[in-house]
Amino acid sequence: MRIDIISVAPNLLESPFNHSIIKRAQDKGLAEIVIHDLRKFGLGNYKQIDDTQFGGGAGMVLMIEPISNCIKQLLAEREYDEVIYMTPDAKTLNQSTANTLSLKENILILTGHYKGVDQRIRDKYITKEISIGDYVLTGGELAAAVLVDAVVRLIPGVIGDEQSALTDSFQDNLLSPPVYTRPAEFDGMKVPAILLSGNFPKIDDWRSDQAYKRTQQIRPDLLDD
Ligand code: 6GU
Repeated sequence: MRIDIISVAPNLLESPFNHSIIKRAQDKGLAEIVIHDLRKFGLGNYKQIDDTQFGGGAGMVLMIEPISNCIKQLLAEREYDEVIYMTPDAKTLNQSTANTLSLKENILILTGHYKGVDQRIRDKYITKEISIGDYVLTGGELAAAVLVDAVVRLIPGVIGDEQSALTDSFQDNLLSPPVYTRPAEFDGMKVPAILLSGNFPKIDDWRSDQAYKRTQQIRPDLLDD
């Protein structure tokens, strides 16, 4: 999978992708992540990328021309399965969206800043808008990093133990059951006996039951459908 990200703060995006599983995915050639600095497409001597809004109001808007020029240059090189705009005024990211995106070949992500981008960019180029939750960040970069992490780890071959992505929280709309490792007893606290029993069908049942109970207690909304 190739992921291009257009950003006004590219330095915010370098570190999150250079560690652990996401770095290994790139080293293995399973994911290629390329960051594009919108400032390079800025207008005039000052490389202007934002301006005040028509109709008045506080906050700057990212201008249509630099973004349009950047997107056109990228579209000349490859087709994108999705052109995604990261913005708080969108549907929130969930595991189902991450699963779908992990199967795509090329995706382009545009990250907003300030009051966002000129609406005409959204109307013309954006095929999907994604928020990562009901709160406001200073820019879309951290949200894009969250999206890329959630998607790249699902690309086949990225996580060594295939089973582990399949049994994540949310993969079947349930939270994960509790997990334990050695020692079996610490400061008088014991690991549930069922997990030491070796009875794997029973262990599966216990885990499903725990996952359901945990979901009912913490996120009953997930059980609604
Ligand atoms: Cl995608 N961007 C910003 N700026 N804030 C957010 C967000 C995105 N998702 C949640 N909050």
